[in-house]
Amino acid sequence: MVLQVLLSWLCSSLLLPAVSGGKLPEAEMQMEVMFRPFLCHRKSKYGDVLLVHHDGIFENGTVFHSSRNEGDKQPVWFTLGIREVIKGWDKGLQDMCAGEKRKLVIPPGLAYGKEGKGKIPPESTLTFIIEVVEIRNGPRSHESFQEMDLNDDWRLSKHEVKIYLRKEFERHGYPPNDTLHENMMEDIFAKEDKNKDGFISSREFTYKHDEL
Ligand SMILES: [Ca+2]
Ligand SMILES: [Ca+2]
Repeated sequence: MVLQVLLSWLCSSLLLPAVSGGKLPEAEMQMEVMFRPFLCHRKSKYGDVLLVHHDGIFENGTVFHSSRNEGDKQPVWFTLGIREVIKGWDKGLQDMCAGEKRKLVIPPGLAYGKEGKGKIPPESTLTFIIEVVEIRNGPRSHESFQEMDLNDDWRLSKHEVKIYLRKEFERHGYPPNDTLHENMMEDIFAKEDKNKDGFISSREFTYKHDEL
């Protein structure tokens, strides 16, 4: 998890073009709540990291993907609202509780568009059954920022970022590695400190949710 979060932070700008489909007029997506747990401590929002199981189904009823039955059969993590996944997911998986299950019927304009992708043919309307297993604060969430901003001055110093990296490594059972943390921190500042003032402001830190 920690590496995935850190990688998605470091590589967030690289992930963006991966799922952009062709331009089509945006048909409406259908969303149905199939199950919602009685207890709901928090609801998913943009910037959260979600762990989900999902089945993908073509219009003719053929299942083209099932996370429970394929590969390592594990649910997958992704960050909501940053186009890491198709638009239909970003739009349709907000305000979900852990344990909630939804059915999304997603038109091609919010999925893989005119071109399709891999085994998804062009112009496909896709149905997904998606169950949220877990919701965590994303690396770009307001909560993460506050956690990292130790002196509450609304900006992250290099020192604060390094302390955060070390804590995250320790929390997930990796040995701290000062050289690695130093390099990661320099990478992060090179990309994120847009105005090069030596601090990452909250504005520089949080995701920009364009087009959503
Ligand atoms: Ca600070
Ligand atoms: Ca800055």
